[in-house]
Amino acid sequence: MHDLAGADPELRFSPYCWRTRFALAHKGMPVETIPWRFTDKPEIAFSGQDRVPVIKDGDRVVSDSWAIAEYLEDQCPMPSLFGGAGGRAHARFINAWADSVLLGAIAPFIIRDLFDVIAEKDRAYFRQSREARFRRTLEEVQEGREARLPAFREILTPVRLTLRRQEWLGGAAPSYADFILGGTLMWPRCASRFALLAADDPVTAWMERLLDLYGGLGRNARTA
Ligand SMILES: N[C@@H](CCC(=O)N[C@@H](CS)C(=O)NCC(=O)O)C(=O)O
Repeated sequence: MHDLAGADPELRFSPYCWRTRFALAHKGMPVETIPWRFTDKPEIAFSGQDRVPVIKDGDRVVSDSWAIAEYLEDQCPMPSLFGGAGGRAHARFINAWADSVLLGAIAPFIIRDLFDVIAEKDRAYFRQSREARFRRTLEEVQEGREARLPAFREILTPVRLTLRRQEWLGGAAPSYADFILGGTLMWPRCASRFALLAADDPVTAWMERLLDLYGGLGRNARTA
């Protein structure tokens, strides 16, 4: 699996790659990860696109974290990531929510911190492409983040309400929905020291449980 890495090759912070790492661990599938940098596009050209995660399983190549989750589930149905067709359909909604709402809400809190941890060779590309997207400098985007925290935390209200009734988004056991949210939250956890979640937030308690799964896969991950 090609996995986004920082200047430190052990620092893995991609919200999409983490979804795949948790999914593979859930399936009990061993994986060799290859550190990849934003400007290493030629190294994944074999996948026909330019983003990670990309997995190679024998001679099968799959890119896109959602497509990889479906591939893993179809190849190896148990233990299940989705818990059936209904669970797969609902997880698709969580994936769309994480990509369209959550990632965009987190980015302004950590975008300048990301610049500090990425490989030197990626910095010009990262600054230019992200500043074009935000139409502001990385510094301007991240500025004043403490004041923006309450509004950010509101976004997670549906998660809190759900966790009042069940231990995991998947119900009694974690499912791919948990890995989508948890993978997304590994992004700020690994790339930044800024605490997005309050210590007494039920989402923090849920994340702590997730970090301990699979021998502490998330807990033991390198952080900035
Ligand atoms: N929809 C894709 C998105 C993958 C993606 O955007 N990956 C980022 C790393 S977090 C990437 O490769 N970015 C390359 C770039 O920005 O040039 C997925 O779910 O895997």
